[in-house]
Amino acid sequence: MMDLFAHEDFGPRNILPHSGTANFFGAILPREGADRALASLMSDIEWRNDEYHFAGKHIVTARKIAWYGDVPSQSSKRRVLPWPPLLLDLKELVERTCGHQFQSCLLNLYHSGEEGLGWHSDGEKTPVASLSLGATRRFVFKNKTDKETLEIRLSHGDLLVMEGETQDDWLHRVPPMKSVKNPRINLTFRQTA
Ligand SMILES: O=C(O)CCC(=O)C(=O)O
Repeated sequence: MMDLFAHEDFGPRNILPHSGTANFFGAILPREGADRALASLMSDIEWRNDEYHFAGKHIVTARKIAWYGDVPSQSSKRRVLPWPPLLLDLKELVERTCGHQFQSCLLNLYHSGEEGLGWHSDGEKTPVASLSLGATRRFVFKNKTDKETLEIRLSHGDLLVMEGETQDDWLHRVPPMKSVKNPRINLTFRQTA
């Protein structure tokens, strides 16, 4: 007989088959809270284009970014702004959910599915917690050694926490999805100041 009161495990699920941990928690914000956070971040964050050098060219992306953190800085390399109250609330929710503490946050704004982010791994070996708001987008991992790929769809309010060997052994990217017309904001909370 089915036990209606059986304990259900609502803990995270590691989506990587080996060499690293990418814990998927699903939506950690109720729909209304996620809607409110998305609208506030769209208008209140000091968004700037991302810029980098690739193959001798200076690239300015349509995707926008912003850094916030415990140690504000106006260095030409990276402008880090002090935490606004909403970002602190989101940071605390993420910290309570995954059990790690964070010192900074990189936000990415994809205005539509025309914009994405190419293959890369993050610089830090410490946990990186990724909170998604807005349009559902594909998030793809590729193993650096055997080239195995796997993907997950990240939706409004979802949390994914990458830790352990993940950045050493896997690349990740957000491919363009031309069918997506709505914006998405991703927040990656990090332990680097
Ligand atoms: O938008 C995302 O889900 C990924 C962001 C990312 O890879 C990064 O900030 O390094």
